[in-house]
Amino acid sequence: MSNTAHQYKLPDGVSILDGRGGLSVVSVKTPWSSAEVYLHGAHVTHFQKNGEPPLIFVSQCSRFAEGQPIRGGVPIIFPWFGACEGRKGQHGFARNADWKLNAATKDEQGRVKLEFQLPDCSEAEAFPKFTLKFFVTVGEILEMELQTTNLSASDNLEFEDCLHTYFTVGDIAAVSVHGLKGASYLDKTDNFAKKVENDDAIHFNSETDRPYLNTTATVEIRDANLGRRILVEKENSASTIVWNPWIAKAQQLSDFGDEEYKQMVCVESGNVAVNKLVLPPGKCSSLRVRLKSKKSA
Ligand code: TA6
Repeated sequence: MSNTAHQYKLPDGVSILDGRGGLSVVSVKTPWSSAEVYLHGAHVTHFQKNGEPPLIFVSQCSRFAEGQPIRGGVPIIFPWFGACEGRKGQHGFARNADWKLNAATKDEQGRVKLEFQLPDCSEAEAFPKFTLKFFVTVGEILEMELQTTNLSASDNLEFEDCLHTYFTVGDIAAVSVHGLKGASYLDKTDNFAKKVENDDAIHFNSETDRPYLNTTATVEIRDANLGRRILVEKENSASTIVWNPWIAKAQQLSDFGDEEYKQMVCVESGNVAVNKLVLPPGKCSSLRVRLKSKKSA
């Protein structure tokens, strides 16, 4: 048992276990669902409603190691999305850090709320002083909140943030994504060309990598194969990124199975590119995402 287990008073249904790669994982059981969050990256790797297939996808080939991002789940992307001029690594440093569990509580309905915090780290020294907290509420739905506070007395904190959620689907060929009609996006498979979504539904038949900008809409993932619809609701998020690596990119990713592109789709909620945030001194900003699923009629 990892030593973290002895640091917290945990409510019934919550335990801290040695997970994959020996990394500590918070395991949660509620009357409606189960979930898992690794302290590494405060990374949600599992959410499943009783009687339904898992909602969250994690690659069978994922690494679970210090300094390596977990492939799948809900990577916390902060303080930059994608590549960043003069900065090392893609998608910031929060997902590779070992977060602290500040608290685990249960409300009167039986929902479990976990609070994680990013400890001070060397990579953060290049930014004005900030705190980054991540709240996960497990119940009939999965609620996540990424809370950034600018502790500087004088400097704005400029950052991008994103909850980069990987969803389990039965067969990507039978999946459609709805809610983005009319939104402009950057087509990363076409040299970041700026385009507008003209269709009611996005279907997948090749690599798809699209940050949709200036959109606060709820997105619905319709999975005909699993017979379910997933709602991705969000607050304080102006960007939605839709990604499926498809065949060639899947083969290039060493921590992703060649055929796994068929069983996942990313619908990511955040503030990226022109939607990046500028947080004044002393202010706080929270990105919230709620994931709901229901059987298709
Ligand atoms: O959100 C889509 C994306 O930016 C893709 O371009 C792809 O790189 C994906 O993120 C995964 O990034 P990662 O660094 O986790 O391999």
